[in-house]
Amino acid sequence: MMKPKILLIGGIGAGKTTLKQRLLNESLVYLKTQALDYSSVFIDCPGEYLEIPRYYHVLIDASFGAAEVWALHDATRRTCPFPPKFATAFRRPVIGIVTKVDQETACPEVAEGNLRKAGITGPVYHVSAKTGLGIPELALHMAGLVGQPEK
Ligand SMILES: Nc1nc2c(ncn2[C@@H]2O[C@H](COP(=O)(O)OP(=O)(O)O)[C@@H](O)[C@H]2O)c(=O)[nH]1
Ligand SMILES: [Mg+2]
Repeated sequence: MMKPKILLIGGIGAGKTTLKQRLLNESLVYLKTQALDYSSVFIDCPGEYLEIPRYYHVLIDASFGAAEVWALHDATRRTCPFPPKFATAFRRPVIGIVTKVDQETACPEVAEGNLRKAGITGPVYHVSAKTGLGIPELALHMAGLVGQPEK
C-alpha cells in the first residue's frame, strides 16, 4: 500500500530540505520508527516553483499525490513568498510552518501573519531545524498523518 505523502512548499532557502532531514532523523528518536521508512514521505520541491508564478501549476499538480501540504515561511523573511489565498488553490489540507525561529532576526509573528494571509486556516507550527525547537510536535503531527510503525 502507498504511504500518504507530504508536499513541502516554500521560497528558495525557506528550509524545506533541512526540515525534512531533521524530521527523518528525529522520527527515529521521538517516534521509535525504526521499522517505518519515512524517507519517501516528503515531496521536496525547488523554491523556484513558488517564487516564479508560471510554475505555480507544478505545485498544484504535485499536491494531488499528497495527503497534506506544508507551507514553509522563513521567520527572518519579511516579504511573503505566497500570493494572497494561495492555500485555497489546493484540494488538500494546508498547514503552516514558520522556520528558523532560532535566528536573531526572526520575526515569527510576521511570518505567521503572512501564512494566514495566504489562506492557511489550519495549524501553524514554529520550528527550528537547527536547535530542534518545535520539532517533536511536528514529528507527532507527521506520525498522525502517515502512521506509526506496525507492532
Ligand atoms: N538558523 C537556521 N538556519 C536554518 C534552519 N533551517 C535551514 N537553515 C539554513 O537555511 C539555508 C537554506 O536551507 P534549505 O533547507 O536548503 O532550504 P530550501 O531551499 O527550502 O530547501 C541553509 O543554509 C540552512 O542551513 C534553521 O532552523 N535555523
Ligand atoms: Mg531544498
